[in-house]
Amino acid sequence: MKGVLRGAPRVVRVAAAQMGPIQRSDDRESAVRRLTALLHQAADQGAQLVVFPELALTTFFPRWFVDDISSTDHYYERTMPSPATQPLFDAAKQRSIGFSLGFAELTSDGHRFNSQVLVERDGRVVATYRKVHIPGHASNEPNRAFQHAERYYFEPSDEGFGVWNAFGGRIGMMICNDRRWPETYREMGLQGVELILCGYNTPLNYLPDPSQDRHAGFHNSLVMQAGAYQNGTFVVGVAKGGIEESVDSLAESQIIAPSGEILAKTVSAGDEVIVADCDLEWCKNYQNTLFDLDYYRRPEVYRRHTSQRGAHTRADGSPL
Ligand code: CDV
Repeated sequence: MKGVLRGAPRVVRVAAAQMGPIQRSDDRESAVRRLTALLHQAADQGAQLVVFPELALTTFFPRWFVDDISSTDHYYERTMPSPATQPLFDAAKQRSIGFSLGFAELTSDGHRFNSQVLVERDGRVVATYRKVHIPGHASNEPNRAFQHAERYYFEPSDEGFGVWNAFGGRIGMMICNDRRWPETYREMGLQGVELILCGYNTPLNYLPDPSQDRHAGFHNSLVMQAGAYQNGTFVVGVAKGGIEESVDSLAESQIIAPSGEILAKTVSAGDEVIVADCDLEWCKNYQNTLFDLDYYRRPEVYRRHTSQRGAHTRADGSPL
């Protein structure tokens, strides 16, 4: 085991910029104005990086099903920055603050992804992450109170989970449902991630099993705190919360330390900025001790992780 071996502090002041709802009638320009106001609040508090939610430019359109998907093209960005988001990029560069931003991406060859861009303090695009775990359903389910047709509107990315050198550390990204899967964090943990950025839209009514509704906040913290601790990384989870087109969504944006502790958490379900000083050297306390992956992991006995998708049992129900 390596041991703690902390170097000089590498503090990144990180802001989580939660958004309240974006209604269907709200145009992109008004969303960008709100994002820019949040960015200035974060910069005023000395943040070097501000994290925005998933699909932060429009209402959460997968809650409606349409037969002709091309009639929803206006919800997608064809470039990033796009003309409507350029003012946000300009403000960020002028204030020397980086950001991550969730958006719907329509590629020039017709692919649709749920994406998140990471931008450095000098305005340079570091990376674009495309959501891997796509929840919900792919066809119309008219008996639902509202749809969650993400599997119709977005294809799952095969690019996996990257980790990039930026902000003086190792930065990873994930989007909403990705945060519930331990594989997400471990894929980044195996690349030495130190700070994971995640936007989310989580309806408070989980229609396939309403017994889970009262646990929405607990499950949100549970998975991100566990993922942070088990990989010795900071995790920033940022909501678009509140009541959007009659659907109430979880807020509870939070910044989590490698210890699994919550350093800052929002108190409202509206537009709100929280900040925390994240010393990336703290990751070493976990990555070089209990979770020294190279020293303690046993990949040779984990082969089902990549060779098998669902749970397999014998006909009598006993494990294989
Ligand atoms: N946008 C999401 O990915 N939402 C899912 C909901 C459908 C459960 C989530 O995991 O929060």
